This record gives sequence, C-alpha cells and structure tokens, in this order.
Amino acid sequence: MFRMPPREATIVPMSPWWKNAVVYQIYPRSFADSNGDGIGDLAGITDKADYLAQLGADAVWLSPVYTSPQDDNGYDISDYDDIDPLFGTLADFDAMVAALHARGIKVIMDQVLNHTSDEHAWFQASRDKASDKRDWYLWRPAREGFEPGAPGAEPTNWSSFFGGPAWEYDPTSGEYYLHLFSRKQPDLNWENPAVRAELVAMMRRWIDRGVDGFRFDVLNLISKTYPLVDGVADPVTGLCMDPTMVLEGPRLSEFIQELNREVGFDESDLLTVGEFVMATPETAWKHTADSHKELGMVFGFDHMFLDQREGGMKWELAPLELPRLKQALAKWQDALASSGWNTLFWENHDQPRSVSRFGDDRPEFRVASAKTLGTTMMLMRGTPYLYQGQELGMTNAGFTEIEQYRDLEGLNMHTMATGLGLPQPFVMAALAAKGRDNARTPMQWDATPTAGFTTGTPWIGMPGNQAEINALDEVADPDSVFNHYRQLIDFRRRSSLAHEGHFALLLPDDPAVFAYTRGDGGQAMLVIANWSTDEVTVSRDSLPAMVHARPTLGTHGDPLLGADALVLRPWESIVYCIGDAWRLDS
Ligand code: ISL
Ligand code: CA
Repeated sequence: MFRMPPREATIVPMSPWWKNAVVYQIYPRSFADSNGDGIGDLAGITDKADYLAQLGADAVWLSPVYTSPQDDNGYDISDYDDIDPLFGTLADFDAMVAALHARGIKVIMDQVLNHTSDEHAWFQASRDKASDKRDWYLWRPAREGFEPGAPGAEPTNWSSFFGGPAWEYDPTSGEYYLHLFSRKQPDLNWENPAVRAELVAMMRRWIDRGVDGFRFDVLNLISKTYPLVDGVADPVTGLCMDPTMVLEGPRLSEFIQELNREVGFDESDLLTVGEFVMATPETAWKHTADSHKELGMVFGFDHMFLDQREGGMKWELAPLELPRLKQALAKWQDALASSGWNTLFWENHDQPRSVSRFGDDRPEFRVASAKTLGTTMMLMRGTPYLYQGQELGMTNAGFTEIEQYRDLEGLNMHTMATGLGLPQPFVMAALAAKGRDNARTPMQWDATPTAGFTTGTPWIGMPGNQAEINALDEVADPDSVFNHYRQLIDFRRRSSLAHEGHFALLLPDDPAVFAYTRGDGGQAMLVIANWSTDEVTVSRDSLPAMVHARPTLGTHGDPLLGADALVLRPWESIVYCIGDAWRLDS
C-alpha cells in the first residue's frame, strides 16, 4: 500500500553534503560501555558502528570526550587535545573514526570554545596575576566599595545559567573570574587574539585526525559586550537572569568568520553547527547565510520553550499548545527559506525525551506518537539531528528521588528551590519533566537488567522499560519506531522534495493536526499528522488534491480516506508525494 522511491532512484544531492545528511547525536557516557565500568566509551561506539549504519546515519556528533574533570559531563574541558581516560585513548578514537568512515559515516566533534575547565593548564596559569595567561579569562576586581569576597561584591549581578552568581572569588589574587556556567567552567576571553589562535590550531589538529565537522557549544556567548555591567535583578534571586546581557556580542560575526577562515570550514568541507542560546530566526539567518561565511547551521530553541511559563524558567511547567509549536517551527522554516539553513531536532542531551514531552509515552500511544514525531520532524527543510534512543522511542527517566539525579543543573535547581521553601512534590515534578538526566539514561540495547549497556553498574539509573523498548527487538520488528525512522531516513535520502522543497504550513490554528507541504505544483509532498489521542477528521477541502495519491509512508496502514474527509487515527501520520524527482504517483 505504501510506495517508497525505487532503490535505484537517484537524485542529484544538494551541495554541500551536510544539507542532505541525517546526524545522529551520541552522548558517549550513556551509549555503550565496552569495559564494564558502567560508563559508555569510544570502544563501545566502535562496537555499534553497524547499528548506526543500519539506521542510516550519515554522521555522528559526539558530545565531548576530551580530558575533563567531568563536572558537567565533559563540557568542562581540561585538555582539548586528548581523550578522557573514562572514554578511552586517542588510539580508541582513531579506531572509532576508522570504523565509522568505513561505513560512510562522518564524525562531528563537540567544541566547547566559550569556556574551559578550571583545571585546564591555561586557567591554572591564569590564576597568577603576573602570568601571560591572566588575560585569557575574564578577571575583574570586586564591585567598587565592596570588600572582595563579601556578599554582593561580585563585579556584576549576573546569574550563571546553572544558578547562583556568574562570578567566583579567587582569594589568591583577590579578584573574581566570570563563569556563565558552573564555577568549574571559567569563560575564555575571546578579545585576546592568542586565545583565538590557540583554539584554531587545536581544531586544525582534529581535522588532521580525520574529523568531518564541529558542533560549537553556546557559540553566541563568546563575544561579550563591554564594559560588563549590571542587568535588571530578579526579585527572587537578586541576580540578573536575563541571558540577553551576554548574547550576540558586537564581535560575534567577526569571531565566527575568523574561525571559518582560519580553521578552513569550506576547504575541509566541514559540517558546522553552532548552538545558539535564545537564537531568533533573524540571528540564525545572519550567521548561516552563505555569503556571510560563518556557519552551516545553528541550533535554535524556540520550539523548546513552549511548555514553560512565557518568559519564565524551563522548570515552570505549562501545557504545550500545538498551534504555538507549529508556528515557532514554521517561522524558522520561512526565515531560512532562501538562504541560510535549518537544523531539525526534538531532542538532545539537554532536553527531555520527545515521546514523553511532545508525544504520549503511555503504552497504547508510545509507538505511534514516537513515529509521528519522527515523520513530522524528518521531512521539514533542514538537517535532521536524531538523539540516541529517540529512534527507539525511549522515554523520560521516571526518577522520583533526588538521589537518582546526576546532572549539576538539576541538582542546583533542587537545592535552590528547596532553599526557597518550594514544596518538594512541585520541585520533583519539574525535575521529572525537564531534568537533563531524562536524556542521559543508558541506551537500551536489549531487554536484560542493564539493557545491554554495560556488564557493570550503570553510572545513572534507567527508566526500567527495556523489556518493551530496546534496539534488539526493534531492529527485528518491521513495525517498530526504529524501522519507521530507518524508512524515513531512507526515503529522505532519495527524495529531492525532502531536501529542497519549499515548506508551507497548513492548518496553522488546528489544535491537533500538524500538516505541511514541501514543494509546489506538479512536484509536492504533503505531511499530515495527528498530534492527539483522539480520532480527527480533516475535510478534503482543506487539503491539497494529492490526498488522492497512494501514500508514500504512513504509521497506520491504509489511510481512512472518505469522499469528503480524511480521518486520522490517534497519532497517525501519512506522507503523500506527487511528481518527486523519482516520479511516482504522478
Ligand atoms: O538547555 C538549554 C535549552 O533548554 C539551554 O540552557 C542551553 O542550551 C544550555 O544550557 C547550553 O548547553 C550547552 O552548554 C552547557 C552544557 O552544560 C550543555 O550540556 C551544552 O549543551 C555548558 O557547556
Ligand atoms: Ca566504559
């Protein structure tokens, strides 16, 4: 009943390669453990290379595996040129790259350039006022009129992203250093050309080692606006919680263009993606339009802010309204329609599991909703990023006790909220819904007690549903979430519409249906998805004529298409195509 493009169908791929790619994000610590210490590692990834090829990943993005005290699970780097012993050695890294390259899978490294670990040799040297590294970080004296180290003496009133002041007092030199994240993540001073040159040289060494691209952590924080001044204080914390104080500084484009040129993004044909805190479609365009010579694409988070109180913190839960989600995504699709490029994602290592957050993880809806989230995302215009386990429909962790959590962001929030006297059930519910640990539970490879992730004790607990959700069973089951993603990836690879077709949102105000077209006229694709647990009826008048066509892909078998209406079952999604480059159903 479904019609996929024939195997031999070839399309002319768009250039550069990463516009056609599907990227699979690996959080190494939680992917596969090869030596039984309970922590995933590089040899574990190498062991799973066939699985990644079977899914159809074109590239993997590895969260940081560099030497690190692991205060923020590797986003605190103490040596950019080596592998943390937790994850293996440089030889293990080379073996992993070789195994992935042998299967046509490229390797994207995470680069944390805004800050280092406080245990990095640069920062250690920088603690000494006389050192030539002093200026590599942002050191400032106490606020005027305040005793250094006294309450309120921080140079500005900024909050760190992880809670508490963004300045740490260093008694030896009597000054403070800036850390927009944890106190073990001091911010580098990008105004200093020696810092920039060192980072460029380091990235070139990784390219020489064979890596194919970079994901840049919090890249829009690297250029600060000087002088550093107070912002409006939040009445509860007394700190300025407004990140716009530190975003998109005046030299941001200049710094990124310099990276592009000096690292050689184009010459080395790199995939480059910047994580942009609170990006707007306009800033995304600014930094990704071809002629601006900055980045391939950016991660924006507009669609990740819709299930929280508007203007509030991510912990302040609010129900998600589908029209707002559709409009948020469509806005990005439109803004980057003619130049610039989008990223497409529902998950990463900082976000809850999409099936629990946007879908419905109850047993009767989990598979259908996970598939429909996949259909909806994978056929928009841009480069899709799948996060490990998303292709299995993995769920949130289901933790109920604070002892089960590992992530410093969640633990800090818990301490702070408890200190403020907020009721425990309220705090625990926020953590259970939004905590970053939801995405960090071990990858579920099989139904055994440790899910085939380790022979030891996993570093973090698991949801306990590996009997129902695991790779071994899903690979074998043609109706699994895994095989739906595999089909979507396969279809996408062979459809020129999926790559290039113009995006248009249909039924923007419909509270349950997510529908859009790609392309126009004689060449078009319709994606129609029921994002609810009810059956919904969509009149044929409101849909393009191509609903006559035989569907290309779907989640529920033959569509329920009547003379006047298409009936969508709970979480059903269907894809129709006419006149795609492979010319079926025309
Ligand atoms: O998670 C977020 C969006 O909901 C933002 O807070 C933001 O994306 C995040 O805090 C920045 O994340 C990146 O840098 C952090 C690190 O902890 C994250 O894991 C990383 O993705 C500091 O390096
Ligand atoms: Ca290990």
